Amino acid sequence: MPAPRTVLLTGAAGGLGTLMRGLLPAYGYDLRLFDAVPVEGEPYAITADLADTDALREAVRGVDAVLHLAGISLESTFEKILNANIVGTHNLYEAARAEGVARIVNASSNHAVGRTPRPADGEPLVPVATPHRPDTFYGLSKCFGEDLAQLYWDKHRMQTVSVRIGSCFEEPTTVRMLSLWMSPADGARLFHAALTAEGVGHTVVYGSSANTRLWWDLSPARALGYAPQDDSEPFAAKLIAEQGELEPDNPDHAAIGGQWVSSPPLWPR
Ligand code: NAI
Ligand code: 15L
Repeated sequence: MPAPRTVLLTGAAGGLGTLMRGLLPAYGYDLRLFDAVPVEGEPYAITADLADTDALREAVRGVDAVLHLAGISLESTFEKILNANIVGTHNLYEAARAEGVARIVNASSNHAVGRTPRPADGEPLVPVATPHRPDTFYGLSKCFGEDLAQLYWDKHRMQTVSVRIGSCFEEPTTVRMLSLWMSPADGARLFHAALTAEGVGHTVVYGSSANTRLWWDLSPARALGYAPQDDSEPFAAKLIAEQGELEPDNPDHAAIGGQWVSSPPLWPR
């Protein structure tokens, strides 16, 4: 497909949205911003909820692609997750289909496969084809998003790259994150690759930097043209000194989702 220029960024006021607002324009994108809350310093951003189907139709009209980050990003009640992440993502796909948008890059999460055991030293990396094993209602909603994307490719020929993001923050803050961390700069590299690669149909990739302690297979992301430049290892010594190594017998250390398996952080609203 021709390189997209105008991209709707949903979730533009959030943590990742704010990082991408800073980084993606350098790749030549003209970002249209959308969030349920106002985007600071951006008077032209669209302030609307994913429940507002009219606002979504207008928001996607004329864009080349969507980078869909909006939604509840932690665990919550099933009802709240249902409305924001499941119904909301369906509303976005319907609006994009009706307006002929060719591609969506969809923020999935490691928590779609959060109950998958993390590989021990020397064991094979977790492939993208591993079965869904959500650790939360939140992770379940990300499984739905991936399946929705597959349906819209099979039925409507709308392309999606679903990125199972690890932990995209300025720095890793836990020992677990040493394996899952995606630097913001690598995040922008991966989203750019996902927006521009040819022939993606519906492709699922893991989203992280090229971490020394990687748990999962980055080759599907690399096949899109993603060339990660960062590695969490420079943060390892300090985090391990503070928190200790991950222990094989600790259930909170045993799976990709880490502590989310037993006590996920809760959405504040
Ligand atoms: P965040 O919570 O900081 O931002 C989410 C944004 O979505 C917020 O600005 C919020 O106002 C907006 N939003 C929530 N519900 C909405 C609705 N119904 N309608 C319109 N806007 C709504 O989350 P963050 O960290 O920026 O994550 C962005 C996306 O990436 C989320 O979908 C999250 O699940 C996913 N993700 C993020 C990871 C990370 O490391 N930051 C890891 C894995 C997935
Ligand atoms: C996610 O899916 C969350 O949205 C993000 O806030 C992080 O907690 C991340 O996973 C993680 O697992 O570290």
